[in-house]
Parts: sequence; C-alpha cells; structure tokens
Amino acid sequence: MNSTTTGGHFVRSRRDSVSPEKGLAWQSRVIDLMKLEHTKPEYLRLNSNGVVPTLVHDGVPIHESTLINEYLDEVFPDIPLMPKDPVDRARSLLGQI
Ligand SMILES: N[C@@H](CCC(=O)N[C@@H](CS)C(=O)NCC(=O)O)C(=O)O
Repeated sequence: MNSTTTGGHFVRSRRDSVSPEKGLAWQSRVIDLMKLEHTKPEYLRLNSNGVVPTLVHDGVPIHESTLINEYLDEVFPDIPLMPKDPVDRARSLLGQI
C-alpha cells in the first residue's frame, strides 16, 4: 500500500511495516507529541484537528481512527477490520468512541 500513517509519540524503530490486521505494507512517520510536532503547520496541513493518527493514502490525508478503519475496509476489503453484521459493527464502533 502506498501510504503513510502518522501517529503517536511512541517511536517506532522500523520505518516500513506490514499491518498485522490487513497484511498491507505501510510506512510509519512518527509525530512526537511531547515536542508538539502535531501543532506544526506541516502536520496541520494533513490534519487540521492537530491530533494523531492521520493516514495518508495516495496523497490524501484521512483522520479520525474510526474513519481510517472504515476507509481501509472499503479500499482493501479482503481482510475486514470491522464485523459484517450491522449489530456487531455498531457494538464495535461504540467501543471506539
Ligand atoms: N477522535 C480522534 C482522537 C485523536 C486523539 O485525541 N489523539 C491524541 C493522542 S491519542 C492526540 O493527538 N492528542 C494530542 C493533543 O490533543 O494535543 C481519533 O480517534 O482519531
């Protein structure tokens, strides 16, 4: 997957990873909250809310964890992150709020 996720203040040592859930290759970009990197203009251009995480896929930034999961399931449906059953999906989404 040609994508970049920005996230968290915990430094990842590997810059290229494969998502264990969906088997997609992705590249991590660390945003250090302690250094207020999430408030810098270059990050705010990706995520105007100034919070992590942000997914950048094919040059398009997407933020909000729930929306990122829904996007990934729609674009890469082979291994779904969310349950197919609407009730189970609603319960899962409630757990993410
Ligand atoms: N609703 C957002 C919440 C994101 C969020 O609050 N991220 C925290 C880290 S877990 C953050 O970036 N905090 C920095 C700040 O609020 O200044 C989501 O689910 O993506």
